[in-house]
Amino acid sequence: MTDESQPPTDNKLTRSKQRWAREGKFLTGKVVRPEAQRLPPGQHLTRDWPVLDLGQSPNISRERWRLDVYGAVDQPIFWTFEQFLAQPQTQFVSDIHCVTTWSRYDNQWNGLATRDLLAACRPRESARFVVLHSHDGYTTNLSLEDFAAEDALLAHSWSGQPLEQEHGGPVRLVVPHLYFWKSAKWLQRIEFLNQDAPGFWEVRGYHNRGDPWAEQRYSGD
Ligand SMILES: Nc1nc2c(c(=O)[nH]1)N[C@H]1C(S)=C(S)[C@@H](COP(=O)(O)O)O[C@H]1N2
Ligand SMILES: [Mo]
Repeated sequence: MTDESQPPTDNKLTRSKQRWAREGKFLTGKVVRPEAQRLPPGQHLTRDWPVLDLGQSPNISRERWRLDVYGAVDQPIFWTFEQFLAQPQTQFVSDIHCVTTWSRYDNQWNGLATRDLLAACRPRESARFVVLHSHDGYTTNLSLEDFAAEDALLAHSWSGQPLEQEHGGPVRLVVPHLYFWKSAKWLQRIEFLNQDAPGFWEVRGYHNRGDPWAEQRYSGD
């Protein structure tokens, strides 16, 4: 006789489901919001994808690209693109909200979830902020919580294709719940800090956090 009071914990389906839970399978990365509230205040929808940056558009091949993760972390990282690709891969679909008032729905991204990056570099207890440094000299700052958002990732692909240079390839950050200036293109270095360090636009009048739902566009807002 089998003991029917014990749930089956060692059958194949249970083991698969446990593995899926560990791997986050079926996570879409989509924040559920009623359709009527999907567009943040003051935004309009666009179907194309505008290019916005400082005008440098650095040309970094995947072969030359490196990712340097340093500062208040227990495990500094220096990855080639190949090593970066060997990390857990995630696919998220999310909306873009640019401070210049355009929004673009349903962007499909592939890459490394920031949560998996955090698991690899292990920020110290003291770490509170993250600064992204890009190949065009651009910087932007985030709190560790915003960086760790469940739908944030270091993206190498968009719509199933390698991220184009003009949109920040080989690798850009994507933080869907904040205005798009926080999503650094041509990512080069990720620095963990105990204190905040406002980035390029943040010292030029943009809001330090940039929540589109609260219309945190400029620092006086
Ligand atoms: N490295 C870098 N990242 C950047 C910028 C930049 O000038 N340099 N501009 C930011 C701004 S203001 C916006 S709106 C988005 C634009 O991204 P896109 O050109 O892919 O639309 O990138 C953000 N990330
Ligand atoms: Mo922007």
